[in-house]
Amino acid sequence: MVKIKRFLGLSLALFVLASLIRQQSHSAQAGSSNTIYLPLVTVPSLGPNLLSNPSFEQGWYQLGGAPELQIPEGWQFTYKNEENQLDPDPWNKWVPPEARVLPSAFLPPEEHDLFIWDGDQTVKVFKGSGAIWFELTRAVTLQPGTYVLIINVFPDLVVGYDNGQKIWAPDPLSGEVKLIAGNGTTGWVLPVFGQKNRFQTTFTVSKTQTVTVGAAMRGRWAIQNNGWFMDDWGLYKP
Ligand SMILES: [Ca+2]
Repeated sequence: MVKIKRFLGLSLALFVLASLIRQQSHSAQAGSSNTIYLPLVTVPSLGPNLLSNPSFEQGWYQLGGAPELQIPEGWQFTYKNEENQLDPDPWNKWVPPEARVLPSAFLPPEEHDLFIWDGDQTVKVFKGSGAIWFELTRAVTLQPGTYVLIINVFPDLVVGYDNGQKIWAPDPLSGEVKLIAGNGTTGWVLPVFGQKNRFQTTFTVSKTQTVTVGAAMRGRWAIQNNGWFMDDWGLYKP
């Protein structure tokens, strides 16, 4: 008798399970044929962004009064203007870059999503036919703890055009990025050209202090367009 009850109970459970599966597959068919059910994954929150003007949505100032150097408010900008030790050829010497804080109205519509990843403005640092090395940083006072710095950058490194299409620099050494973040400062890393790259580094602060955070970028060859777009940076204390 007990065995029969167990058998009936098991059958009922299997029947309910089969009905549920059938129902789910029906609802999947009822929707788009592309519907995919993914497991629910909880991503830990990074908390609030501790950077001021992290998305370069505020105004800008002219560095040293130079109209070609528009630097986002609150950020510091430095660059090399000297012999290029990475390449002794005189045409590859480091030259002053140009910098712009660009609202969407200053970019063609097809470039909005390509270069603006948050808000309405992005930063572009560039030089035509010139090797450049620059840093965009800001000082932040931080309490003891562990922090994460996130840098988004699009290396627009072009050596020519083919029917109006950009030919990305073929030499991987044409563009390098270094994250600057206290004891989390990285070495030079190689980004992928012609697309948005997201880099992050973790660093610790043992006592309350002012830390310089940001990134350096360099393009060691005087290629046709040595361009870098930057937007949507972040500093977090997860
Ligand atoms: Ca922005």
